[in-house]
Amino acid sequence: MTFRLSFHKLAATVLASAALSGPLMAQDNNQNDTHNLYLQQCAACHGPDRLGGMGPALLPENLGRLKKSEAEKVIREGRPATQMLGYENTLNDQQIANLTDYIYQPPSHELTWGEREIRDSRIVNHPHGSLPDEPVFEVDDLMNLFLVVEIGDHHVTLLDGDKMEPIHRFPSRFALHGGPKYGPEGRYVYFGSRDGWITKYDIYNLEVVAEVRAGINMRNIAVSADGQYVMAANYLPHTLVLFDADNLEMLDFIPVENDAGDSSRVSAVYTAPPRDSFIAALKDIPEAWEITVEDEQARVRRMKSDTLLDDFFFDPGYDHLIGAARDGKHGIVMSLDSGETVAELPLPGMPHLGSGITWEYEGRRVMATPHFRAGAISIIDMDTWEVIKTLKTDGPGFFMRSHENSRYAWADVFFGPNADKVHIIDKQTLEIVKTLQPEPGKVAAHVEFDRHGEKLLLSIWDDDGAIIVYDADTLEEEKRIPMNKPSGKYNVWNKINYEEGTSH
Ligand code: DHE
Repeated sequence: MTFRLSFHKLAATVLASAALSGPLMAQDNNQNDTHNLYLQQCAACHGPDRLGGMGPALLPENLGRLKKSEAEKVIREGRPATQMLGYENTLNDQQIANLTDYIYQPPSHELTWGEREIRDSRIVNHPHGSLPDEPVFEVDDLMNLFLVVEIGDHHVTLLDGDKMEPIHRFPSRFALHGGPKYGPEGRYVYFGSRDGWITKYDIYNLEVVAEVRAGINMRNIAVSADGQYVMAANYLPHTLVLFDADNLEMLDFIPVENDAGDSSRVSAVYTAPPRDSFIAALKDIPEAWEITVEDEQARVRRMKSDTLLDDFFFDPGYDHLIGAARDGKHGIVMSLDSGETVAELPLPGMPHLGSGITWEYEGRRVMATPHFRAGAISIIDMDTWEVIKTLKTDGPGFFMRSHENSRYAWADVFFGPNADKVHIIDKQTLEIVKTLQPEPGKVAAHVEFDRHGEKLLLSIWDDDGAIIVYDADTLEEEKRIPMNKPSGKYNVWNKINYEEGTSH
């Protein structure tokens, strides 16, 4: 089946009717010139349809996070450490401004990213099983490796978590987003990019083994607990796509629609190990889906919600989905067995539940979540679903982290004037016990512990940034490793064991 999508037909109609009147005809000619300029100067790397190629996709949805002025600067000056050269000596100011406008316009014709395009995009460098099984580097503990995503120049660093030293650094696809997902043995890892690329990487051989483009604008990926399947969740087109984890061959293509045929973006998809399933929530239709794989085909079980779901999270047994409502003012708890909403959570301030963590507190399990729009962390009893404490922070946060063996949880202040601060919370007193400001003026964010919970890494989120190694107990800084805008860090052991203090 081919899934076709129409990009803003209205805009295309406006452009067509523009050709009818004088001044607008000039505008239309101008657009044709710019289109031709794009084909001459940009299409070789970014694709004639702006869907991307060696360079990223240049469509409004994919550029949503880049300010127009920054895009213009990139066209003018180029992007360091990439193939993107500056055009200031080739194009004049008006041409650069026109090209910038052009890439932020929706395309005038339909774009397709269906089964054929996905199959055709697949690149297999090393068929599964063709590379040696012994690592090409020496470390004491393969389970204590970290991957660090450096979004500044689109690279990934492999780090020895015992010595806290980099082992290897390699280029990634443009704009990786979300956690890379490890297979259950910790040898293979799967990265997802915002442009829809899935990259399978063999950590032992330091090689990309296969890649496939699952969509035009992807949300995230999940790997099944048995390591057999990869599922991709897309914003554009409205699809979920199932792959064989060995060679990234597409197995199933699932248009995301309700019974009435309305389609929806997918908020995210996660694997639910005890259920042997994937769970996805839809952004534009009030439903969550449980997806199981039978005979390499996806079987969807729909669970209706009374609200649109954005970000979400699970209890450790995967009995409940805890979801943030898209209105940003509350959350819901859905039983994954019955599909019923069993509780409402009073969480004003847009909780970032994807960053939620849990721990044992006075004999019961609690969860904590930061908020995007409030300087607060909510701590919730997971039996009664009551908010037992709201901690006031120095500003809205993005990520939270802890480890079963650590007494502390770490929460960044990602937005506002205090974005260079990080709070440390005592998990037994539920109080902030220390606030660090490791590099005044630079965002400090996202923590990941080593497998033992003894050390942790914090990012200085800057092109001229670093990861800082802390002792998890004394909270003392041990060393800094320079990096180019390091974002997430991912410890092999913590991820494959679904450690309670880290994201899944
Ligand atoms: Fe993320 C994870 C959604 C903006 C960095 N982010 C995720 C996940 C989702 C999500 C659904 C979980 C995926 C997974 O790990 O499988 N992120 C969103 C948004 O909706 C939002 C707010 C807007 C958007 O543009 O998509 C958003 N995210 C950002 C950023 O601006 C960040 C800070 C920088 C960036 O790279 O874009 C950012 N998101 C991250 C990171 C993770 C992430 C580092 C993985 C966290 C982890 O520890 O697992």
